[in-house]
Amino acid sequence: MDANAERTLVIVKPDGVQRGLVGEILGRFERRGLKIVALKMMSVSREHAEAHYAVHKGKFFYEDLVSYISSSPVVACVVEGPHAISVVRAMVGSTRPYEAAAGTIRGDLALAGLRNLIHASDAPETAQAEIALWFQPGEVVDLPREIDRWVYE
Ligand code: FUP
Repeated sequence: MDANAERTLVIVKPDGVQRGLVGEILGRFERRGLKIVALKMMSVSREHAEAHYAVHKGKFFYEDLVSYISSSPVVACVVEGPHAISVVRAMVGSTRPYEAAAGTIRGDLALAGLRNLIHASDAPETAQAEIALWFQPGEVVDLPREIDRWVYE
């Protein structure tokens, strides 16, 4: 991993998978120059969903969040690159799709409610904890690329 690179956890949620938007969403990260260094499709158990959303436990929307993310398969990945955490959050857009700016994933591909297509870690500590929750260390690769000197320098 490059010296100033960060890793962040991205989940294409059930609405993104069901709507056939996995390629579109991950392609945006790839085109930006970010690297996908871990990737899997999986069904999410209730226990795993509760662990992922532990920070929201007790909030009125917690139950809906947990049952929703475990209702249909998701695609989880680790995205790496310079300032990856804030760059990915900016590409994702505001939580409520109708407030998300055009040009963002939610602003371009989602519209109403809180079926907002994607989750992305919001800070270095959460990124580290979420990556550890979703991936074994051996599932995350080092991916040096020839093109990196054109993208990163
Ligand atoms: P985001 O980081 O933009 O995905 O949003 P949050 O981490 O604040 O919220 C996580 C999820 O909680 C959102 F995807 C949707 C859900 N949520 C609600 O259902 N109601 C709310 O009022 C706020 C969030």
